[in-house]
Amino acid sequence: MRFPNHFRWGAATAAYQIEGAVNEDGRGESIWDRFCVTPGNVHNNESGAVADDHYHRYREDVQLMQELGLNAYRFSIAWPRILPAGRGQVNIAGLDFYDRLVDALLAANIEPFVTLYHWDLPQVLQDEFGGWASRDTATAFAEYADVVSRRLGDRVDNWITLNEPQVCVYCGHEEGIHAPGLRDSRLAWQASHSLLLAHGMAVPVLRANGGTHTNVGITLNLAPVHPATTIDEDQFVANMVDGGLNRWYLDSIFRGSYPNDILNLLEYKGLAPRVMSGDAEIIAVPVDFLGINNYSRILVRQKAKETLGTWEFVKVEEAEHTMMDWEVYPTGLYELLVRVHKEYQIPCLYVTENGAAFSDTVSEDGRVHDERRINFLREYLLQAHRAIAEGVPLAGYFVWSLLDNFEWAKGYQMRFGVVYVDYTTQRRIIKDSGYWYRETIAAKG
Ligand code: IFM
Repeated sequence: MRFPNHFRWGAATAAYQIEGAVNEDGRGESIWDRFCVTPGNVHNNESGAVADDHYHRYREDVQLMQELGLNAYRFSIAWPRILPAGRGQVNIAGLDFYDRLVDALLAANIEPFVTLYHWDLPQVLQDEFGGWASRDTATAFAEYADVVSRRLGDRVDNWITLNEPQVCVYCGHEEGIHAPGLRDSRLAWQASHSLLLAHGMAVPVLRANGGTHTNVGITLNLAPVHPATTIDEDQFVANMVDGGLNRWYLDSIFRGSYPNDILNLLEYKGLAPRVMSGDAEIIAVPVDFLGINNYSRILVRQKAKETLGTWEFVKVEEAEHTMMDWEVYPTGLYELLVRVHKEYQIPCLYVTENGAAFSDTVSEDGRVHDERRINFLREYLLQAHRAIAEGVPLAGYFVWSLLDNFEWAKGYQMRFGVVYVDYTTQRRIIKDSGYWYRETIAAKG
């Protein structure tokens, strides 16, 4: 089972989850720094203050990538390191760090894929503008994209504007389980609009500051949404959940309008975002690729005896689940890739995240035997290959994650890495899945 010759074999990380050094070299405060200090927000009251200390150990980490044989690495830039006040004064030391990282990657023949926003908004923009509830934050994002791409655009060809705007909206503004910890549906839908605007405003900026090889895209968390039964009510809610999770983002970016059924529903509930004329065109600016993060599928049914449209998740008890309680459902990745390709005709797709959390431990032989992760990765990669074989333009796969790291509100208990991190010593140990991935990469499949 061979993958194409130029396939990108990568791993992904995000700044707040691995860097640490939150008070160094002029970095400003992010909404996650603030969120983590409120007791009860994060498992064991942990934070990304030290994380994997990648800020100081990036050279060692690039060596690990080389040892794994990666030819691509997806990381994110911490906006508060670059613009501690969100806008205006640039912190050169922050830019220098990413400059060194990019150079180290290129020297190791590893192609950088840079995400500009992976959830660590400068706190000052939350305080001043109300964060993503305001379109001023979108304007600030375009300025930030300009600053970063002016410095790195000569060496970075692949830019991802946002990571998983839907998670930022839902977990951060609706459920309040992520920073900034808000619970306000109206504001959440407004935030989704500002995030999409931010994306659309940044795309031309990134293009203008890059060379002819510049590729710009966005990463969405997508999942197949299945009805628990074939009854109409369950099918109705499955379509509705699909609309909020998948189509809201895909349609606005790739078709130039929000899906009508969801927009009508939001208008009916008084939750529709305020949109200005011209916004739809900004959001639908053509991109070069779509990054897809997929871990599982979603199974839903209408809540018993309640009005049409209320829904709940259904868990298939007999299925395998990872430590996140996410169902292992490899065919979902195939289903998603084929659907996105058929319905949206995007020129190039990447799986920008896929992986599994387990409670890995170091065995007496000093190794980490994570057989379940190997099985997970193998099964999902087989489905990715199946999609390619059917004509889906999938150009690469990034395992989540390179290293065990700070899993947001769930803290450090969730180990997603193909490399184990001992958080007391910061020692890294390549897990069996890392060695398996290395062999897979070397054999191109
Ligand atoms: O750790 C996260 C990542 O930051 C975004 N995508 C999902 C991962 C696992 O939850």
